[in-house]
Amino acid sequence: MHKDESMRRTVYKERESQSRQREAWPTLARLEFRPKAAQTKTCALKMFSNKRLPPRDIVSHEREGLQERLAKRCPKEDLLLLDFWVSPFCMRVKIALAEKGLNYESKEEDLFGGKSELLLKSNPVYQKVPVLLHNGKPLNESAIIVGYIDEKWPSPPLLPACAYGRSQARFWADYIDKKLFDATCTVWRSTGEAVEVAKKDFIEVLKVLEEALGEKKFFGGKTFGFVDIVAIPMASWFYASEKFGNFTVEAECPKLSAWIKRSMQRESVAKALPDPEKVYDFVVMFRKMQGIE
Ligand code: GS8
Repeated sequence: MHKDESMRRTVYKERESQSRQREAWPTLARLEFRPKAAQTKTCALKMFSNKRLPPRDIVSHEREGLQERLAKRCPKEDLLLLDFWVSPFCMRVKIALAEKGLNYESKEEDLFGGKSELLLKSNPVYQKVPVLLHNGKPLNESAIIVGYIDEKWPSPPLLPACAYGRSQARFWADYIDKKLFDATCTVWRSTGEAVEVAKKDFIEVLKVLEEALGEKKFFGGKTFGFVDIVAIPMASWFYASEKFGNFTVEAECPKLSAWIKRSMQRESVAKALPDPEKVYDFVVMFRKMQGIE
């Protein structure tokens, strides 16, 4: 079996058995869930899932050794995000990092005034944000970064455990990348009769997504995951499109709208997404810059 697949299954198995373990070995459970950096927690989960847990007395006896080993396995991660507050692509990375409980530093780029040397050096091909520097190594392209975060810190998992499920998630992420942001921006970028056409196209894209969501709570099922992270940042731009297009997403796609509200209740999302009014102000300013009347 592929190593990543085996790791994912291990994490899933571990989650299922956590409550049983808690009852059996309360000391261990406290250790496992103590408020520490998430990467340490992940390592703890991995370690415990590899073998049967030792009896309680042995664990308390070895506790110091265990913590030292965890510290060695999980050196402090250095995470720096080259960011731009209104970019839905940067929001994806922020949500994924928050979902994993990872601390990071963020450096706001001046995309209009002049990009930093670090950005140009870290993303020489596209010269775009987001860039995530992990221990100095640059990662580019938001969906790829989210996938990397999920592989590197597997708990809680964002992508499904099975290969087919992962391929489906990537299909929808790809659809969102190709269609959604462009469709929403075309509404506020358009003028005159073109607005109606843009609005119709945007609503069509939304309806395809609504169909994919179906009756599920989140795109992956019961838990918030990869596709939700890829899609939800775009919602912070919907208000601007609604204002310029004179319609509401809620009236057109009520189920998708309910998913937006549900996702917004997550702390990771609420903290990463800017106020839609501010995005609207940004759009107004951007339209002026582009000479759109
Ligand atoms: C898109 C990043 C992007 O467009 C991803 O990371 O998923 N496919 C990429 N970034 C924009 C800001 S948000 O619109 C950007 O950095 N633009 C600067 C530029 O184009 O020079």
